[in-house]
Amino acid sequence: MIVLVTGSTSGIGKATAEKFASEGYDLIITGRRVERLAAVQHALQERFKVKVTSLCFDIRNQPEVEAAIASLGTVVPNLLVNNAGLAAGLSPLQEGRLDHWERMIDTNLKGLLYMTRIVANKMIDGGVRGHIINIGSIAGKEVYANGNVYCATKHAVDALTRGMRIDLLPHRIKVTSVSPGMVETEFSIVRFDGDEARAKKVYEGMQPLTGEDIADAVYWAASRPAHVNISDIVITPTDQASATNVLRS
Ligand code: NDP
Ligand code: 8X3
Repeated sequence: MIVLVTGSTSGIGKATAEKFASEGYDLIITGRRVERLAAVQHALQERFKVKVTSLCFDIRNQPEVEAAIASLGTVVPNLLVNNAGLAAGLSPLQEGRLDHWERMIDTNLKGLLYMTRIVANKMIDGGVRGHIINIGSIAGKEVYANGNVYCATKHAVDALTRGMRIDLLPHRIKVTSVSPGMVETEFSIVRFDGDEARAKKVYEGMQPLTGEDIADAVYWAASRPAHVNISDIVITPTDQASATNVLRS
């Protein structure tokens, strides 16, 4: 069994790669930060004695996606975890930055589509009854103030998950989404363009989820019997009841 996790250089993707490696799966890990990718690859191989292939590319760049997956040759992933993604900015729509919008749409939406198309075709051509797990968000279920474009991309991931499940049915490829609430990763640092103090405040006085919590859910969904498909898992911290209802001490 081979698991391909996009965005495995930090946060949820890194924890997911670790979880599957700890269960003995071979991995294909991806990201843009080449040194981080090499460090994750080395650590997983040393610790868990599994085979780890790393592919360094920008998921927004379709020719790069194609070349990276072509480099796998006849290797077909059994599971694709579409995790790479980000939020950029938190502003009213009328004040939104175009470069933030482009980054979110190109990564969360177009990047996920590029990956899914090429890997799904590999599964189909290889006769693999595969599984695709999309990392959505509570922002794909609700809309909150200033979340506009990020929420739109995650609502699109929600719609695509449901569409993929229908289109891939004839090939018996399972499709699942895991939709987290607040998880403390590099997510908020990226959202606020590197402002670590502002990022820290997001989780002040409450206990957020960890990447490992989400990795557990991904692993659980992936390890159900062949005849069981998990459609969607929404997972929040106990301190969070909705996108905007958060209990802080
Ligand atoms: P991190 O910032 O910690 O990780 C994001 C990962 O995505 C990194 O490995 C990064 O790798 C990769 N990535 C980002 N842009 C690109 C790109 N253009 N090409 C290739 N890889 C890219 O955040 P999280 O782990 O929190 O985020 C993972 C997913 O979880 C995202 O889809 C996010 O929307 C979702 N999510 C996060 C929540 C949270 O509260 N943290 C809640 C709900 C959903 P690199 O920079 O090396 O390219
Ligand atoms: C990340 C969770 O609430 O910041 O998708 O949108 S939230």
